[in-house]
Amino acid sequence: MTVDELQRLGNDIRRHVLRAVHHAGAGHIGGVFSAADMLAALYFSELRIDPQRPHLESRDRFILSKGHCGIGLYAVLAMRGYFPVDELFTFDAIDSRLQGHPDMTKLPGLDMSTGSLGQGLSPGVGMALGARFLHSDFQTWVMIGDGETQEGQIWEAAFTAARYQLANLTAILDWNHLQQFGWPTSQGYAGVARRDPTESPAQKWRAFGWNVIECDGHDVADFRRACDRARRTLDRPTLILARTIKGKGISFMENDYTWHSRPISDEDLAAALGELDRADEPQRTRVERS
Ligand SMILES: Cc1ncc(C[n+]2csc(CCOP(=O)(O)OP(=O)(O)O)c2C)c(N)n1
Repeated sequence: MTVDELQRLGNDIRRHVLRAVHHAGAGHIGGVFSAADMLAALYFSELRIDPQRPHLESRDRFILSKGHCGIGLYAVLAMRGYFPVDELFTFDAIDSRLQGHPDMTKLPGLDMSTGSLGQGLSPGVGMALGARFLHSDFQTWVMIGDGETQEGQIWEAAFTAARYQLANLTAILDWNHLQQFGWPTSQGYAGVARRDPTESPAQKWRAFGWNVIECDGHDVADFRRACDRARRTLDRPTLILARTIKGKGISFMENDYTWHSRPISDEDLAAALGELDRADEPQRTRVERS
């Protein structure tokens, strides 16, 4: 699959998410859109998976530790053929398999239930250790949020992974510089600034013994190179530090934490879908020509 095609799939994830959240009247958007291009690259290029055999023991494992972005994962799983795309319209409905946060007991293709932030890297450590015990070469990938790294359990898992030299474990840090809330001014309030959830993540993860690779999380080619380098690192776990933009792709959502989670009006849906179509136009033309 070409970079242009993958880039377009990232926007297809965004389209599905916009429609599903609009239909449900609730849902997370900003952090899904910062992750969308990486989710497309992972599921259509990097992960060794077979949607027909979701429980295959040798499959790569993927954990969306920032589970509030589950609708993005559902979208890419549906696009990849794990379940019908139409089911995305059941998002967040009672009895749906697509709850606000991923439930691995309900939906094929989910390797872990998540939603309580901070908890996804620990099972990733367990899976990577499991691969070692089983003499299996599957890789474990865990996506975490920068706000999420304020949780202590992340650092317990990071410490353990480095201690066991889990080179088959890769964490992807969606470094979008925003979490759920912010302060109205960049100076913060009463001396407390909360604009950026974490400072110097590269230094911190290196200090914990990880290999750190920085990349642009919206440049699929750059992200794929980072994944490749992670796979070729054989002595330590890797953190892919992906520079991203919360709300990426929609002008009025980018870098605005109020789009972390909220309903979408009919007008905003139409405007957002229009922006995505215009953004895809040059790529579509290139793909059709090639
Ligand atoms: C333990 C826990 N505390 C609080 C929340 C509520 N919550 C959901 S998303 C979020 C902010 C997450 O920020 P970040 O990790 O940066 O995610 P992103 O910006 O990528 O969406 C919070 C506080 C939660 N899900 N779990």
